[in-house]
Amino acid sequence: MNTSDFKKIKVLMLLIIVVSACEPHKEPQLDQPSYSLWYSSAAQDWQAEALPIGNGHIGAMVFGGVANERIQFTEKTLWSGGPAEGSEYRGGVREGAGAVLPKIRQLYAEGKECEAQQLTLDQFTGLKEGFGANQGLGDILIHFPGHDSVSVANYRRELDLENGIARVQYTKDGVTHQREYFCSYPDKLLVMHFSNDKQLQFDLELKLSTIHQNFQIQYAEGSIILTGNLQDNNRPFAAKLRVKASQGTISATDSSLQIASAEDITIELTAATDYAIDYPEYKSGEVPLDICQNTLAKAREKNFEDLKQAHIADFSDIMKRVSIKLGEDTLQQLATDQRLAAYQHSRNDPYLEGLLFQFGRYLLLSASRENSLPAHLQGIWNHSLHPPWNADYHLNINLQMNYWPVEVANLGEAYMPLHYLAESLSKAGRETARVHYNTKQGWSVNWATNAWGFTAPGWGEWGLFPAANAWLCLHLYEHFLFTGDMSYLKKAYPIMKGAAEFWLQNMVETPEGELITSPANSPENGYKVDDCVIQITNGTSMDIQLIHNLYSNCMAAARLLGVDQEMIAQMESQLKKINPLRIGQHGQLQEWINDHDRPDDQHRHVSHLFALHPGSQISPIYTPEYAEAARTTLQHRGDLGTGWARAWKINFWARLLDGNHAHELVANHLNMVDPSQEANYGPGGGGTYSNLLCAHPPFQIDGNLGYTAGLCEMLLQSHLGEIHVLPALPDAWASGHVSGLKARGGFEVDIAWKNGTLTQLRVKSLLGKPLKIRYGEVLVEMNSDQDVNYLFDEALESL
Ligand code: FUC
Repeated sequence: MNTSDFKKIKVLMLLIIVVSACEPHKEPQLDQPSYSLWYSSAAQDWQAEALPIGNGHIGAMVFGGVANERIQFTEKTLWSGGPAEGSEYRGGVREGAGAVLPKIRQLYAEGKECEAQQLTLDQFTGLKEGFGANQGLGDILIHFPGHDSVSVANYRRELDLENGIARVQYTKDGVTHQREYFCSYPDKLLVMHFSNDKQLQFDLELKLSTIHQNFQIQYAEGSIILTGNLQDNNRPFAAKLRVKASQGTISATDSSLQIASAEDITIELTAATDYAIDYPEYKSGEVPLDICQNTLAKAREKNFEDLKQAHIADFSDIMKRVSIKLGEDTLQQLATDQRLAAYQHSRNDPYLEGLLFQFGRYLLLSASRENSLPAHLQGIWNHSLHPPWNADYHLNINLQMNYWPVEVANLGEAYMPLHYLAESLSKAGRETARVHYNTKQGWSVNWATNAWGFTAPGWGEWGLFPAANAWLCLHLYEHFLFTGDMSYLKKAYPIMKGAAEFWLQNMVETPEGELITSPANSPENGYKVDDCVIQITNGTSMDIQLIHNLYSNCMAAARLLGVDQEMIAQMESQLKKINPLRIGQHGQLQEWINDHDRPDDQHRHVSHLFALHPGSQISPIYTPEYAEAARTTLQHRGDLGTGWARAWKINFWARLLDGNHAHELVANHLNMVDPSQEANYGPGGGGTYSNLLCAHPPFQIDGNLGYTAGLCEMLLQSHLGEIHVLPALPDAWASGHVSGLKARGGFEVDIAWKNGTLTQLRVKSLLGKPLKIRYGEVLVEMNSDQDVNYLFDEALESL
């Protein structure tokens, strides 16, 4: 750079200072890209092409066929298994398991791991019977006579993420036909609307079908009622569909509704079960068809526009809180599937990367709302009686990953279902604590759970993971950290306390005086000793890290609430005897208490890096030695994996403050996966389908939500008591902005950057807490006032 360049920069800086001095607090207007997925043909494949809509209760997949439309739908609480007449189901607990626990622990203490593992598998694991599965419900099948894909032009199928509306549009003989689909949370309805721009009258035929065996479908004028019972537990379900047609006539046959000569048609569907998250019966006592009738009665007087406006007001208000722009949209002409195909070569399309970010927010908001179960392995979408992994709640990464973005991506309305699940598990899990662990206080849950309070260890090598209680509790405390809501903390604390009580009585002391867990599994990995593959062992780093996290949060919560002095002292004293972080012979972070790690191990779980993310014990700034060991571990594990594993690695690299490496994982996450790919646990399989759902493969939603969380971690971190701005900005996102992200302590943050450098930061203080901000080498600390916006420049100087 020559002297005249320097002068130019100085003059420019002066100008900027003058401008900002003249117009203090004036924020530049940032454009807010709107994000949609779009396609030029109808979907054929459910998991890889259909477009998901949902309201936390009902989930549907829109195919968009021209002549024959299919809307597959389900209701989230439809679950087989669980307590039922004649069933022995007791949440998986195995009577007598507690009697072998001392022997198992003894064998591990003697180093007889293979024998101990066998005994655990034979006599300690839980019982599979009654675990059940989340269930799909049925299909709405619509036939449009005279319409077929050959005679129509300008076909477009799209999903508008901001408004939560799927659309199909095409022209036929100069008339533009439009269909809109959404699931309304305010009205609890799946709503469909069919119209055209010339008010041309049209006909359609409508049928309902179900994948269940015990059912009745009644077609009446203007409505269809589906009622039935699940085969194995006899639990009732119902769905009711209502048609509102302007002009036209509606008639019913035994197997369909015929709508003739209508100008526009609205179809509303609702569905219900008698489920309640209420241990031990999990029953609301309500009749599902009554629930459906009431829901429809409330919306009787509303027309399509009323329903649509209420839905948009609810959905887009939440979606619009966060806006993101990671670069220019230079490929607008490409449909989403073509764009993803193009990405396979470029590995750089900031718009597509931002689209996938907002899609993750869209999916969580559609899958998780008040008064229902949390988002499961497929969110809320399911078309099967036997979905992969039961579409259940795996607790050794998957459910937690689903909720990683909930606070930071400003989706508070999606959180409570996770709390209710944890609360019900804290009751059900007392049985597992008592029967398997001989523990009178506290609760435990293991690798996976269902809608029916399954808390026992699972039935395989991977099934034992009692520290899942601690991992769930992290989310409860995080909700408090983000919101500062003391009344919520009061509700959450008994659940956290119960988990801590369990561990206070279940740590085992080694001859060296260290407290470890026994038996234990580092999700779902193992090592070989002689000819024996050991997966169930003792002393896994992840367990200890989780317990460290649980105790720390529980102590903080108890202090804030001014309760449980004695228990705080017990936790404090146990914390002195645990060792969550060990560096092994290869310079890696150790996965187990003994140094079994192999540099060529590319296992998808990287559980022992919990302390880096989502935990906060390891950081390049405060514990560089451990951060270096974590980096070595990640290098060993490689940059591939299943869908969710790739997503987790974005978060890890972001926490290591390595934006370019995190972006490598962003690109690997966008690996386009063919729908025909079989289930794959290996490193090569994971990625994204053309409808942008995450491919484990098969479809599993955790990767979508972990991806969104990962992008947040690249742009903003707040887990170390400071707001770290642009901690891992990759070169690929040279200029851009993000607004509306949340930070712990009660802050809302907008960040704009240019040529890789912060240009403006706005922090809104929601609670009036002290504020600490880091950008690069600069750290500022100040007090803040509630509801005040603070503006900073690139040097973190106040504007
Ligand atoms: C865990 C993972 C698998 C899969 C399953 C649902 O067991 O190890 O990869 O995601 O959950």
